[in-house]
Amino acid sequence: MGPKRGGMCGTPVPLSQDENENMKADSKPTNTVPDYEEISEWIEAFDQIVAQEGSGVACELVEALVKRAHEAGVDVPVQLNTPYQNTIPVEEEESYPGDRVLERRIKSLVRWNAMAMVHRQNKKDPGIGGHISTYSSLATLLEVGFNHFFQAAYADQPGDFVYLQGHAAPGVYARAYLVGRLTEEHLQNFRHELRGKPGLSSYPHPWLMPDFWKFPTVSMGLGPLNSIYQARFMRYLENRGLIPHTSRKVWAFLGDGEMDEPESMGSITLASREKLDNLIFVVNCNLQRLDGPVRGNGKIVNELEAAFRGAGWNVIKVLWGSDWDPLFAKDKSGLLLKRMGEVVDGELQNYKAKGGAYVRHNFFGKYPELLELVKDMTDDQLWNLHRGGHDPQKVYNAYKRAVEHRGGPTIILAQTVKGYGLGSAEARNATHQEKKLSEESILAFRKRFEIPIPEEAAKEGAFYRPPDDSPEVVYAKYRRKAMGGFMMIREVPKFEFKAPPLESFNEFLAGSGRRSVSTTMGYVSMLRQLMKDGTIGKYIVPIIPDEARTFGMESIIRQVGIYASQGQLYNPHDQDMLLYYREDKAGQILEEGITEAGSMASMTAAGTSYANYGLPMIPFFTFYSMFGFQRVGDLIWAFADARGKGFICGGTAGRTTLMGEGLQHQDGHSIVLSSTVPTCATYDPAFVYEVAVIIQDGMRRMYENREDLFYYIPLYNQDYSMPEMPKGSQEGILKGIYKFKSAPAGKAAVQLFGSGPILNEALRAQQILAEKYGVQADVWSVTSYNQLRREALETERWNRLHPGEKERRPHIVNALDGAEGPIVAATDYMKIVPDQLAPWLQGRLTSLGTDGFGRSDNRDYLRKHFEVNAEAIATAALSRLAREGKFDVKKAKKAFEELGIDTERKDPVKA
Ligand SMILES: Cc1ncc(C[n+]2csc(CCOP(=O)(O)OP(=O)(O)O)c2C)c(N)n1
Ligand SMILES: [Mg+2]
Repeated sequence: MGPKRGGMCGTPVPLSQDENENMKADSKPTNTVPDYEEISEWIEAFDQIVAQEGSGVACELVEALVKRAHEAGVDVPVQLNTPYQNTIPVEEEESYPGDRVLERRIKSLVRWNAMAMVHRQNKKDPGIGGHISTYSSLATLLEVGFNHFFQAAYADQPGDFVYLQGHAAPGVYARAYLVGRLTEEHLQNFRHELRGKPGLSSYPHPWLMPDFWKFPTVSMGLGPLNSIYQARFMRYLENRGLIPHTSRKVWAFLGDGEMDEPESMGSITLASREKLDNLIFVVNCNLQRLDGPVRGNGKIVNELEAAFRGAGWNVIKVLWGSDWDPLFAKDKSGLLLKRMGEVVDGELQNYKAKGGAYVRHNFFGKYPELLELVKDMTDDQLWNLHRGGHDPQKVYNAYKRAVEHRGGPTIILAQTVKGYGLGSAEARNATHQEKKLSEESILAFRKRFEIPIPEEAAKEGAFYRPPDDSPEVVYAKYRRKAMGGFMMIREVPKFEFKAPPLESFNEFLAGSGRRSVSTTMGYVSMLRQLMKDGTIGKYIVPIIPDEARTFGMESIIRQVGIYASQGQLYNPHDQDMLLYYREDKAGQILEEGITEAGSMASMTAAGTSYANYGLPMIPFFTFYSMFGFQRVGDLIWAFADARGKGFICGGTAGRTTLMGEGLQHQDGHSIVLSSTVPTCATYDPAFVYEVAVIIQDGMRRMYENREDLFYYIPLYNQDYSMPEMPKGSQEGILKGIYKFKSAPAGKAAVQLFGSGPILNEALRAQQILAEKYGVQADVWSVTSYNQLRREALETERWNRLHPGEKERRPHIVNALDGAEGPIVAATDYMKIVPDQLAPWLQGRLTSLGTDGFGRSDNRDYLRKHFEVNAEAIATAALSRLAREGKFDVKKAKKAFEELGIDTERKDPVKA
C-alpha cells in the first residue's frame, strides 16, 4: 500500500509548508499519484459483492460510500456519464420475437422505395429536394417500432402517438406503400402536390395530408417540445377523468442535431417532474447534422446522457450491435471500452466513411492488445461491425425496457450511421444534401439490399412492391394487425358540440353601466361563466404562462384549480383568503410557469384534442401580447398546420394602452404577425360585447361547424364604461366593421375608424371636430381589418377570374356605402393594420398607428407621442379636409397649435 494520501478523490491530509504554498500559487488541488494496487483491491472486493449479492446491494454500497464521502468533506465529482457501451447488458437481453429474416426483407424494400422516391423525383425535376440519408439511419429504429411497439388506435382509444423526424418522411411513405395504404401514384408524386393527382407532402403536414399526418414536426425542436406537452396533456385528461388511464405512449423520434434547438431540451425537467412514463424519446444519434458532425470534437451521446440523467430521465444507450458482443466478451482488459470512450464523434464518423483498413489502423491500432483482438477479422468485417441503432435485437430490448419503465420518461440514445447503405454517400458530411445517388451507388444499394429489379430500372429509381400475397406484404400487414392497425393515420373522431347561444352571454352584451372595466376583465368573467356551463364547461382549458394575476384571473384559479398531477402537497400561505392559490389533481387550468413556448405546446395538445382524443377541448391561451407571436411564432405556425382550434388571447395589448412598461413590453404589432397565419382569425375588439360575440361565434365555427381555424384576440387593460351592444351590430362585429356612433348633427364629412381602446379616442375626436371646428364625423368600430381584407381579397380574386360577370363588391365597400369624406383610422397597432384596406378606400385613408419603439410613460403621453390620441385624429381629419379644399387651410394649421401638436417634432417611428 502506498502513502495514505490521495486516491481518486484526494483524502484530505495536512499539507507541508511547501505544498501549502504551491496550493496558493494556482489554487488548484495537487493530484498525487493514485495507488493502483489499492484501487484494484477495492474493485475486486466490489466485484465480489456484485457477483455474490447482486447489483441492488452493490448500488446501495456505492450510495453509502458516496454519502460517507460527502460527510467526510470529500469533493466527490458528479458523474452523470456511464461507460460508452449499451445500457442493457447482453445477458439481460431478451430474444427477438419477430421473424428477423422477413423483417430485414421488409426493411430493405422500404429503404429502397424511400430512396427511389427522392432519387427519381430529383432526376425528373432537378432541385425538387428530399432527403435520403436521414431515413437510412432511422430505418431499423422505425421498423422495430412498426412491427412490435407502435400501438394503433383500438376501440375508443387513440393508440400511441408517434412524432417523426420530419425529413425521414419518405421512409414512412414507403412503408405505407408496402402495406397498401399508398399507391405507386402517390410515390411518383412525392413533392408534386399540385398536379391534380394525389401527391405526397415533403414533410409531415396535417394541413396537406389530413388523413395521414397528425403532428407537424419538421421545424427542428418543435417535435420534442410538443411531444412532452402532449404526454403531459394526456395525463391531464386522464386525471380530470375525461379519458381513461391507459398505458399508451408518446414516441418522439428526434435528430441528434435537432437536440441543439433550445426548444428540444428546454422542457425536459417538466417531463421528469410530471413522471411522464408515457413518453419515450428516441434520438437518432447518427452523429451528423446538415453541415457536418454534431459534436466532432466530443460525444453527443455523452452530452445528452448527462443532461437527461441529470434531469431525471431513464436513459438507455444503444450504441453497439450484437456483432460487437463477442469482442467485448474477449476483451478482458477493458481496453475496448476505454477506446470507445476516448474516440470523438468526428473520428467515429471517419470509421464509416473511410472503410475497414482505416478502422483497424486508427481505432484498434491505438493499442496492440486491440489489434490482436481483431486479428482474425477482415477489413470488411471491421467496417461492417454494426452500430446499435441498426441492430433490431438491441433496439427491441431498448424499446421493451422503455415501454415497461415506470415513474418517468425514457430517452433512448441510439447510435446510427447517417446515409447507412448509401455507398459513397455513407457518413459523408455532404450526405444530408444528397438527393440522387450515382449509378454505382444505386446498383450497390440494389445489391446490398437484394432488390429484385433490373439494373436499368434501378438506375431510374423504379419502385418495387412485391405482390399482396408475398411473405413480406403478408407479414408486414399481419404485424400491424397485431398492433391494432395501421399507423400514421389521422382520423377525426365524431364528437358532439353545441355552442352556447349568444343569449347566454347577455350579461356581457348589456354593458357595464357606470362601472369602468377593461376588455380583459370582461373576458375573464366570460371564461368563468363558460367553465360553469354544465355541458361545455369541462372542455375549457385555460392556459397561462405565469400571468394570471396580471390579467386578474385569480378568481379562476380558485374556481377550477390549477392542474397539479400530485395534488397540493402543502397548505398555501393564502389558504384563508377567498382567492387562494389552489392546486388540484383534477385542476382545469394549465399554469405553465414562465414558458410561452411550453404554453403554446399545451395549446397545441389541447387545440388538436378534438382530432387526437375525440374531445372538443377549447383552449384559451392568454399570454402577454408582446411575448406571443414574436416569441413563439413558429410554434403557432405549426399549430395552424396541425389544424389547431381555440383562442389565443394577447393580454396587456396595445403599444399605448399598456402603461409604463416601455420598449420590450408594449406590443404594437402582434396583430400584424397573427395576420400572416392563414387559419388565424384576428380581431381587435374595443368593447366587452364585441369580445362576447367573437368568442361565441368562434366556438360555433370551430367546434360546431368544424371549421379549421383559431382566433387571436388582443385584450387590453384600460378601464372604461362598456356600452350596451348596439342593435344589429352582431354581423358587423364578425365581419369586421360597423358604425358605432353617427355624427352628432347631420351628415358626416369625415369617417373615423377606431379599434380597441383607441376607439375612445376616435369618439373624443368626433366631439372635438363637431364642437370646435363644426365638422361632422361618423365613428366606426373596426373589429377586424384582417377579416375585412381577407373577404375583400377573395371577392377581388373572383372578379379577376370572372371578367365577364357582374362585379362583386367587397364587404368593406358595401359597409361604407354612402359614408363620405376622408377616412382617418386610428389603432394601437401599426399603421399597416388599417392600411390593409387601402386598395378598397379610393385613396381616402389616413392611418394613425403606433409604429416605432414603445416608451415608459402613461397613456396620455404615449398616445400623444405616437399620434393616436383624439387630438391627433381630429387634426389628421382637418388636415385631410384642408388638402381636399373642404376646410380652411389656415384654420387647419391653427388647429394643430390649439390641440397642442408640435408639427416639427421627430417622427415617433424613428424616435
Ligand atoms: C428550425 C429548423 N432549422 C433548420 C432546419 C433545416 N434542417 C433540416 S434537417 C437539418 C439537419 C438535421 O440534423 P439532425 O437533427 O441530426 O437529423 P439527421 O438528419 O442527422 O437525422 C436541418 C438543419 C429545419 N428543418 N428546422
Ligand atoms: Mg443527426
